[in-house]
Amino acid sequence: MPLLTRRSFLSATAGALAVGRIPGTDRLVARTARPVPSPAQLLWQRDELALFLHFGVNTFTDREWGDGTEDPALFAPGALDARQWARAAKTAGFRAMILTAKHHDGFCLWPTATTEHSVARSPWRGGAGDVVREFVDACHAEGLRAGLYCSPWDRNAPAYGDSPVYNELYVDQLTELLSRYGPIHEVWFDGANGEGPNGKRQVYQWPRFFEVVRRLQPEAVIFSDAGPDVRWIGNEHGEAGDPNWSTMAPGAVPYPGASGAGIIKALLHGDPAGTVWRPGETDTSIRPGWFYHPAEDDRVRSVDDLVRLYFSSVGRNSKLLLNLPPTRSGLLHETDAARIAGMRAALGKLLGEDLAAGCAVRWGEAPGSVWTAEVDLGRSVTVAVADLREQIEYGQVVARYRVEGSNGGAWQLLSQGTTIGCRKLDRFTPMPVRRVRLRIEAAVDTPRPVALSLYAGD
Ligand code: FUL
Repeated sequence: MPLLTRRSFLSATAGALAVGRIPGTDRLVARTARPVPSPAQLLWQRDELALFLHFGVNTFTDREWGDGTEDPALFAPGALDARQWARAAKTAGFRAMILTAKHHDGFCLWPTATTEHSVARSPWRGGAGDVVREFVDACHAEGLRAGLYCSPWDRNAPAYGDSPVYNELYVDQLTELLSRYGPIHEVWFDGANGEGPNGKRQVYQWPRFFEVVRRLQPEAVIFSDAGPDVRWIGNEHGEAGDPNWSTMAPGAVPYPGASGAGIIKALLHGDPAGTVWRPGETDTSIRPGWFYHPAEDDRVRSVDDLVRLYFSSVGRNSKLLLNLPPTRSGLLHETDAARIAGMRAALGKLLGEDLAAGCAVRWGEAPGSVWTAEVDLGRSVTVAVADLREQIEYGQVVARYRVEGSNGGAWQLLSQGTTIGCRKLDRFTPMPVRRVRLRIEAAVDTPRPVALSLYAGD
């Protein structure tokens, strides 16, 4: 779909599917039908922050990818306390947590009937423990949404590579995880795919896996490179694309783990002409590795870095899934917990007082451009951050904008960008202004009023 200016919009939408009102005016114009989020996708994105927890035998072997030969007796966290994870998350403003119920090594953190390679064969809680249960209960006790990651790639399962047999086993594992523990909000699939002991590559039955989730947890969002509800953002260093559309062509990434030219670009940027709503999730770790390694204790991201991360993920129409790996004792490391608390405090300071709160915003069309939102702050104040939000429950449409300020004289550029979506945060050189305006220069459909907040940024 070509980007629209106001003029081309009016001719391009002749014969379109619905009618809308140009906000702030009496004029009715055709509004094209665009993808919109489901209630679960809206909740998911508005949570903004989720904590990822990589925990399992790798925690005890100091590895990132176990090979499946690990002795379950290795799993012996002396002081595991999932409430400590949940409290740290909640205190830092996170609203959800996702646990690796099983990673590529195949060790199951719950007592499964599908394999003996689980916590039931470990000394932890005398073999009667269930990390998934403690995790989900802790989430719910602290008012957080719970998510699970059960790796399809399993380097322990003898049936891996014997495709129909392993698919059956994997469906049984999903069934246990999604029927025993109450509401699960996000089911996280990665596309890692190897060969089994028979030397054959496992062929996953993705549609069937997704159907199991839909049937057992209809309110859950399904994450993978290929969606269907949430897509991977295309890198693991914490940077959403710019632009970042929440819409996608359904077949742009044909299956989780697909590679090839164009896939990463599609994941990073989405597609303004896409026919499905599939927002991007930005996953990254607070340390170099996903699992806990003592040697990385002094390589934890700084508070400043975490704030930057928030701007390059949440502030670019994405959601941040930040990994904090529990240690061998089964607790979050105090440095990691302190850093996310520090991030929360820093963001509270940076985005604490909205200088535009309570000021009337004038929304309408302006000559030569498309739509504008203008606010008079009533006095001259220094601004350094603009916070923009589209009403994404009606879809995402803004393709290019500028934010300008005036302190009585000519309008000066404060920031400019491409997409806005759920939330766009721009930091710029602090500038004293009395009036601020947002100019939407290109959109793929009639924009609805965009919410505009302004902060002093210190
Ligand atoms: C990847 C895995 O291979 C990594 O170990 C990690 O779990 C990351 C989040 O996903 O696919």
